[in-house]
Amino acid sequence: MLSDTNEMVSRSRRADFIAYIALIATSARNYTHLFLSTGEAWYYSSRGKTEWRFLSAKKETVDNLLFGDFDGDGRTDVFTQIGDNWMVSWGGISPWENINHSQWRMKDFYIGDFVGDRRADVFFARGDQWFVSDGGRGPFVPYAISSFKVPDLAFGHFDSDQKYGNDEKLVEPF
Ligand SMILES: [Ca+2]
Repeated sequence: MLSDTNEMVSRSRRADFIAYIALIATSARNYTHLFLSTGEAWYYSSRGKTEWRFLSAKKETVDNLLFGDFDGDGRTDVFTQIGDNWMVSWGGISPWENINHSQWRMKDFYIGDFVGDRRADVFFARGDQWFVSDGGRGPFVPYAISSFKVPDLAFGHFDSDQKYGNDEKLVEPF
């Protein structure tokens, strides 16, 4: 299975294959890693240089996933929404665990460390206001009045505190 996947990846130059790949938050050494969802399973490649390594036999694809280190253990976790439920796969390996729920949909979410505790939070842009769920487990707390939504926004660490849009410096993927 793994060698088939590596063969498939190395052989493919088709643009549509890119739809199955996500760039994962970089590590403390500023490395970018690749996450692959084939529709049958998840894999990752460290810095895009190693062979594809099996993570989990899950069918969700990258267009329905978000990434962040929710438990602060230094490994990237995988987030999705099933119905109203917020589901996390720890390290991309564990079964889905329900950590929260909301009527709002993940297309309006962005994952990053907004609170500054080195764990990922869920940012939500409703269209009239921004909210943040601390660690993905807390309720949505109002952050700012703004009509800008996630596609309108860029996230980064703009000052010297520990709060960060997507805290790549602190996340060691998988
Ligand atoms: Ca983690």
